[in-house]
Amino acid sequence: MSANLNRSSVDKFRPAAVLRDRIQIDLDARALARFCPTEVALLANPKVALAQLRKAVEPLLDKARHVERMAQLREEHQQRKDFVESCLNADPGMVPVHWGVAFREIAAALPGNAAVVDELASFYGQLPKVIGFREPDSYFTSVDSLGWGVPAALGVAMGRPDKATVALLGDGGAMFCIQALWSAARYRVPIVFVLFNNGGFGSMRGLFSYYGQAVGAPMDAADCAVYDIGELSFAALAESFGLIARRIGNAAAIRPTLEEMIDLRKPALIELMVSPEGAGLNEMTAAFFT
Ligand SMILES: Cc1ncc(C[n+]2csc(CCOP(=O)(O)OP(=O)(O)O)c2C)c(N)n1
Repeated sequence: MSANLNRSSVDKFRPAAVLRDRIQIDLDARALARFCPTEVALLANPKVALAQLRKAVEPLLDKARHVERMAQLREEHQQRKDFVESCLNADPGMVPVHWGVAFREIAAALPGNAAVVDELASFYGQLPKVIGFREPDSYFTSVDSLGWGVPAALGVAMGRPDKATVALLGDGGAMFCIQALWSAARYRVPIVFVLFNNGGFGSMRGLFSYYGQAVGAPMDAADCAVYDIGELSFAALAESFGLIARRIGNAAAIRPTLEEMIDLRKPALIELMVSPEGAGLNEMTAAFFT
C-alpha cells in the first residue's frame, strides 16, 4: 500500500495545542506528567480539586473577560464534538472502513460486561471519548510502549473471566508482540482481537509527513513508504496460530462479526481493513486532543 500524504489533514494538526496544558490533576500518581509536559502536577480527586481551584481563582478574574472566554471555549468544544460526531457518522459505505464508523459499530456491538484493551496508537488513549466506559475494569490502555496490547489482553481476560475481553490493536503495534496470539490459542483464552489494518505505522507516517512539511523538506509519498508494513494477512497468521479468524473490509460486517466472535468465547481475531486516512495525526486525532 502506498503512503498517503494528506496535506490538508496534517496542516490542521496543531502540536502546540497538545503541549499547552501545563497543569495536570489526576488521582493516579503514575499518570502525572506521564503523557505531556506538566508544570503543576496535582494528585487529587479532579472534582474536588477543580472546585477548590475555582474558589481560589474566581476573585482574581476579570468578569467580562471570563464570560467572553467561557463562551469561546464552549463554542470550540461544541465544534470539536460536532466534528467527532461527523467522523462517527462518516460514509458507512466507505471501503476500506473509516475509523469513525468502525468505532461506532464496535461500540454498538460491545456487551455491557466488555473489558476493552486499547492499543490504537493513532488515538493515543482517546477512545473513551468515543466509547463511553462506565464500569470499573472496562477499559485498559497503554499506547506509549507498543507490544503491550496483545499480552495485556491475555492478562485482562484471565484476571476477569466474567468479562468479554475485546482488544483493539493497530497492525504495527501488534507486530511488536504478535506471538502472544499463539499463547491465547494455546491456553484457550477467550479474547476477540480486533486488528485495525491500515497497512502500516500510520502515526509515524503522519508525524514524519507533518514535520517534513513544517520544515519545508522536499518530500513525496515515496518518502513515507518506509512506514508501510506491506500486504500481510493477519487473519491468515492468526489462523495459523490456532485462532478463529476473519478479515472484513466493510462497516456493515463489523457489528454482526464482533457479536458472533464474542459469543464464541474462544480466542478469535477480526482483521478490520481501515482507511490509511483517519490514522496518524489527522483532524480527528487533533479534535480529541485539543
Ligand atoms: C516499543 C515502541 N516502539 C516504537 C514506538 C513508536 N510508535 C508510536 S506509534 C507507532 C506506529 C504504530 O502503528 P500501528 O499500531 O499500526 O497504529 P497506527 O499508527 O497505524 O494507528 C510507533 C512505531 C512505540 N510507541 N513503542
